[in-house]
Amino acid sequence: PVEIFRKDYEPLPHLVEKINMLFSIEEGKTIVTTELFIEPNESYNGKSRDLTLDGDETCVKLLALSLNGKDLEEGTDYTLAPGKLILKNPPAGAVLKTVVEIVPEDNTQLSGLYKDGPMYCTQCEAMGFRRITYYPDRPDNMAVFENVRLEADKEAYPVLLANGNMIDSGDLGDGRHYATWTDPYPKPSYLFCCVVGDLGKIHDTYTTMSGRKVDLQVFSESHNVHKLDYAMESLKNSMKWDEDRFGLEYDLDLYNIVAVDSFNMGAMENKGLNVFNTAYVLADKDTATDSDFERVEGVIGHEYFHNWTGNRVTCRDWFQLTLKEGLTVFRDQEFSGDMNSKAVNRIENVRGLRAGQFREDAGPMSHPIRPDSYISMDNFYTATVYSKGAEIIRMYQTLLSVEGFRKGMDLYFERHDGSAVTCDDFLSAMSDATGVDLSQFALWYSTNGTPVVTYDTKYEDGTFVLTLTQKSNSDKPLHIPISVGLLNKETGEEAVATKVLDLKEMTQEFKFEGLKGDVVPSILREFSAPVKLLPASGEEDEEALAFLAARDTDGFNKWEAGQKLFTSLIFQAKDAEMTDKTYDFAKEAFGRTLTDKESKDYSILAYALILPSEGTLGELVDVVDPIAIHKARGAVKKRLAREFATELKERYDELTAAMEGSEFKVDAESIGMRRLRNVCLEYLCSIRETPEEQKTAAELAMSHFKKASGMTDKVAALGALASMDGEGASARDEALETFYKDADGDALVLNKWFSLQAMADLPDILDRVKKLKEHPDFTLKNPNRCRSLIGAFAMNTAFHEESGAGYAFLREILEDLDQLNPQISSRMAGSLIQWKKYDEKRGQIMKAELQKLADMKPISDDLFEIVSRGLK
Ligand code: DPP
Ligand code: ZN
Repeated sequence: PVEIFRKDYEPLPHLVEKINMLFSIEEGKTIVTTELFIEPNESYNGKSRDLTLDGDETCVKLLALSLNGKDLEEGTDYTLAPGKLILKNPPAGAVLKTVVEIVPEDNTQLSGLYKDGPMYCTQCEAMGFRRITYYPDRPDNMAVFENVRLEADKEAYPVLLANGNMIDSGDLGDGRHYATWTDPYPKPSYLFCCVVGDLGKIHDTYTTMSGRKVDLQVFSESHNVHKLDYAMESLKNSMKWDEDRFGLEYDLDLYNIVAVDSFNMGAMENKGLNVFNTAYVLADKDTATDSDFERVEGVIGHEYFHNWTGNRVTCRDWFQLTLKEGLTVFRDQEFSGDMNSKAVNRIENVRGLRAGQFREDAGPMSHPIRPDSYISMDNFYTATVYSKGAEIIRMYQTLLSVEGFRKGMDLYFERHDGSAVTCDDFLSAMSDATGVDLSQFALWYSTNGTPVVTYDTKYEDGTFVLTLTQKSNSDKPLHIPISVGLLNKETGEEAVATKVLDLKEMTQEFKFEGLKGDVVPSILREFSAPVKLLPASGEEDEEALAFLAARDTDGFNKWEAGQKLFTSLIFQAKDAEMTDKTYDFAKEAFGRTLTDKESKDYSILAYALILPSEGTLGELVDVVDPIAIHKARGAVKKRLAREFATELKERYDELTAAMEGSEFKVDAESIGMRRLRNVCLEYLCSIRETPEEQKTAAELAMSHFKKASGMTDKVAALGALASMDGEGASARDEALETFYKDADGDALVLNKWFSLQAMADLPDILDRVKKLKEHPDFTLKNPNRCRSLIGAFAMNTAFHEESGAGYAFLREILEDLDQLNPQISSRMAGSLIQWKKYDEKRGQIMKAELQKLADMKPISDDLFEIVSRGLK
């Protein structure tokens, strides 16, 4: 395996400026013929005159090669090396013709052209195009794909799609047909796409702000066409939102989306032809949960927004990935916030960041949002590049204001439309457009790890002094925006409204004068920077937390204060016993939320009742004992459930009554009501010590299951039932069976059936998972299915069961999976590389399993990179 470094970037000596392609697809064999129009690259100033084309020879068989009509000789005119074809000194205006053979039917890596059910489709990011043909497969070669012609059997594959617009189609005789597509916008090869299949579709139109009519089509296998409406609605909303917020308009006459069952990632923003994992595009009330709906909206938006941030302006090299991903995640978060609730959205995103990115950044895969090296780029589609990247973009907006940020975006497009650029170019545009010096802010791009900010406070005679101190992996201080508001301690009124403090020194004092009395500070409002905020004393002021949990005017910090109280309580439960003082504060916050009848913000209430996740809790300690954390969290949950059993049931019944008879809707209020009711259900079902209680819990969950108005309630009920034992066991088995039958083979519903069982809290969970692995519906070949069982199990506390059997089980699976699909095997190995975070005994077993993987032959570059980083 070869490590590639960011500092070694060099422009290409020649560029392919235009390309024509012909795909002749037959069962078991596809012939790809290309013509590359090559010109010298003016910005190249190195010595080489040769042109290197990337090609994966394990996938692509070269059949013919000619230059300007003349056949080329290996050795004289070109050389072949692993992964490369080096063409000697092509003249200006050269036309290189290649003919290769590929076998999409055998492509289990799902990178390049592959077959999935009734369709052929492509996935080229990051480096899949070289598995289709020989080409300079890097983002700084932007070419016009002028003619892409697809030929296939007409009856089996009636739909022929590629990027851009269709310019010709017809019959070929012999039962075959063709279509030719053209894309006027130059693009890198990772944005190429074609789809050939037997598909159904829905159609709609959108009129852009300048009055152009765009055809919108969403395709899927015919039996899923009725689940495409929400995606279409979300697409139209995205198009409108980008016009309103950023003045960005769609640029082609056609926008196609295709849903594919087997897909490594969530979705792919190919120009004019997005390909989506079915899990992020199909949704109806009977098969998708509210969270699924939210994700569909978010991902549809995300891929659409890439048309400008990613496609029109792309990355110079893959180290710049966050240039398009961080920015586009930020854009999709803003979109979702505007479509639903900003505060709910912020809470959900920060929960995700803490459980995923903070964890990644504290382990062996820690890297800056702009990494310095990689072996396999696929391993760097990470929470850090995406979610922390989005936080960095959010900080620009916090520092520059919404208007300033917009000016920066406008200048970015003015300067760079149609080119492949770097993160530095983005920063310069932001800085030049606003006149703000961002040189210190640039450190965020090169600093890994989660910075810690500690605070100290002092109040005297109307003056409040806040001292902030930062610590990070950078020797120089980072520029960190800290949003702060002050609340009067007596009245609870806002004494100082939210203000952004520029923390630019290692330690800095901020003075607030002229106050009418002592205050409680609300720091890091809206989570204004991706840092850990801690009191300098090391001790949380629980009284202040209780105060903020009750009165903070910042929705995010109000939630955060409650979470901190719960966190203290859970750690007390883990180490010894809950203290009355902390318990009373937590109880008060819990009770107030539960009985809050004023607020219609049901989602906010629900999140305020949910305890911090085990992952988030694990991030707060140096050595993780997962079973102890699980037990402690469970103990707090049960205690609160018993304390508030009556109120929980009252609230549950009230919500049931309020929702009864009303039409099923997926709007913020309905989602919130279901969410809150399901949180009540979860607490109520946690009371199951005695056989009597087990019966009560099972009855409640079973009636919830049977009366479920849609998949959200069904999943909530089954989630509770799946962990039931004793008197609840028969209800559990009955519900699982019913759920399976009702699924009627629906792939996404079956994924839920697998994962709910894999996540259950039962003593014999590993045996159950092993049995499920042998289930006829299970396959390692479909990434969603694989994640739904194996990935879900790796999140279960039972994965960490003391004997290490869970770790060995995962390792065995990875051994098989790596032969099929390295992108997925390396992803899943992420659960083993965190061994240093665990107690000595567990850590050593995990490490030994990692070592076994490292010794495996052959091993993919993807898995090798993760495993060897893990062993370091
Ligand atoms: N670029 C895709 C995304 O939208 C992933 N390949 O995140
Ligand atoms: Zn993206």
